[in-house]
Amino acid sequence: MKEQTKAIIRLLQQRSSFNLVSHIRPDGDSIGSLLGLGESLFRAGKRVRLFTEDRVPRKYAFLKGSEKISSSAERWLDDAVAIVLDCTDLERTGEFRVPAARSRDIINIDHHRTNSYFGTANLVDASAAATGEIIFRLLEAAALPLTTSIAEALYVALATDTGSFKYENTTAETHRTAAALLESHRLNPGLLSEQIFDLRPLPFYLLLKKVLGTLEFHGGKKVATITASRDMLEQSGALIEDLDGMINYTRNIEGVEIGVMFFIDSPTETKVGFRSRKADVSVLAEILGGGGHARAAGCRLKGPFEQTRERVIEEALLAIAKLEPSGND
Ligand SMILES: [Mn+2]
Repeated sequence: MKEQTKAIIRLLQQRSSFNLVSHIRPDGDSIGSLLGLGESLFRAGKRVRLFTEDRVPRKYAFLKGSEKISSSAERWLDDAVAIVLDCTDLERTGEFRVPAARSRDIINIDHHRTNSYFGTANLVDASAAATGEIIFRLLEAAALPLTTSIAEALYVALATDTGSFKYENTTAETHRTAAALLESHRLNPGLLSEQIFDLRPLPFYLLLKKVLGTLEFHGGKKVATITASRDMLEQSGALIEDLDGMINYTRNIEGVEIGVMFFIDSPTETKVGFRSRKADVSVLAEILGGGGHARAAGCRLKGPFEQTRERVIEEALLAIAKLEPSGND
């Protein structure tokens, strides 16, 4: 076992109170990791508080203890160890960067390649498909409790960060971890998948209908765009979290190379998401002042929407032109 892991296990065993925090706009991995590690420490007799700046998305509300996740920094425990989950840097925690940075001990558990090792103890493994996968191994190594609800939370972390075990980050180890979790408490993967991937409230579908109604193609159907707005959310009764993943419809169209989703946040600001098949959209996003991964990136642009739209489509077409310098496939 690595020295850093041993040091973290010692902290978990010796200290009595912990503030666990994950990133803004929490996803399944952040919620599952918070709940999994949080309940395990609680069962081991520790004082534990769980935090994220934004509310828990509805689809994860069924997980036991999700109502205990707070966005109020007033609940932060003094003299506790801070455990930061699924964050490349402290900025990702939003307002919690302030109390977290003040903590004497900061445990950083993450799986992003770009992690800045901001902790006083760091457990970063870029080969792990999810932070939940690292936590499962940590619980085993530290002989910490694994109940049914902990196993469910960690399974959800794994299933969501791998897009239901479909993305490139899925490894044999991911499947072994999933199998160990399923076996530990006879979890029902069908029911869990239905909750996190399939069942959606009606407003989600009303919103989807509106957003897909804006589908457009450019550059010989190599670029597909969809557009959402605050008005559409309001008209359909949907929440901003209902937009998560909607961009994938663009990339999943046969022949489309770059998928773009616009979210008109205000008359003067638009959020832009990119997905791609071959193109490195992190470069495209960087040109526009944003960033991200090669196949999933984004940026935020000021100015009227029409202007933003034209600029983004122009840059996306240039990125495609660069992919095909010789005109051959
Ligand atoms: Mn993650």
